[in-house]
Amino acid sequence: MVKKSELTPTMTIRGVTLFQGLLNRPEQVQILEDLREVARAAPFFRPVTSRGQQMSVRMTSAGAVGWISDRKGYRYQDHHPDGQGWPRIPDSILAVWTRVAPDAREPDSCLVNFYDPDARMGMHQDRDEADLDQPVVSISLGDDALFRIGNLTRGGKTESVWLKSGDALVMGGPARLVFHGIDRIRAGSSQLLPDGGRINLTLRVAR
Ligand code: MD6
Ligand code: FE
Repeated sequence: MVKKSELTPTMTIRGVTLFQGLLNRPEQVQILEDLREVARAAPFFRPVTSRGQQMSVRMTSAGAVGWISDRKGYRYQDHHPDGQGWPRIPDSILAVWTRVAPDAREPDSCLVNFYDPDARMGMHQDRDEADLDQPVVSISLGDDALFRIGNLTRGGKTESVWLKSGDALVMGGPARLVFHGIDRIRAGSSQLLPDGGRINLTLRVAR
């Protein structure tokens, strides 16, 4: 296999590679504009867990399948909870995948998470995808977020890093199944989103 030329990460923590400052302001603005179209076709919703707990993030998706959680549990499905199919993943977002994961298959799912200043994401693994040899790529937009990286099993020592608007990271290879989460959002740290908050995109090969 021919390896395409790869960007150099700015940092690697426990096998998770960070590309800090990857996206300049115009690139971030373009993605945000494209996300407005995504959210028009597939409005943000607040998922509940199978136990009926509301998650603090709001979500939507683009791609052939989207990740959802409801009283029946969590899964990838080919339509929004309102019934319509998901919109395509915008080219501006696919371009980031190609830059940081040039050898991976094309992603078929882009989860869009919106965090208001009080939202967080508990420690979890991304393991609902069929082919765990494919990486997950995440893009951060808007307010800074404290990202915690743990281990391949729950618990143990962790390391944290602030993710800023325009940062991307890749979770792949031996780090594909590390536990991770978002502890907190630094409200007002970015002017990118007109009403504040943070958007995280996670691109995946789900099927
Ligand atoms: C977030 N990110 O940054 C949450 N998952 O808001 C994730 O859960 C995540 O950043 C898999 C791979 C990269 C990630
Ligand atoms: Fe995750």
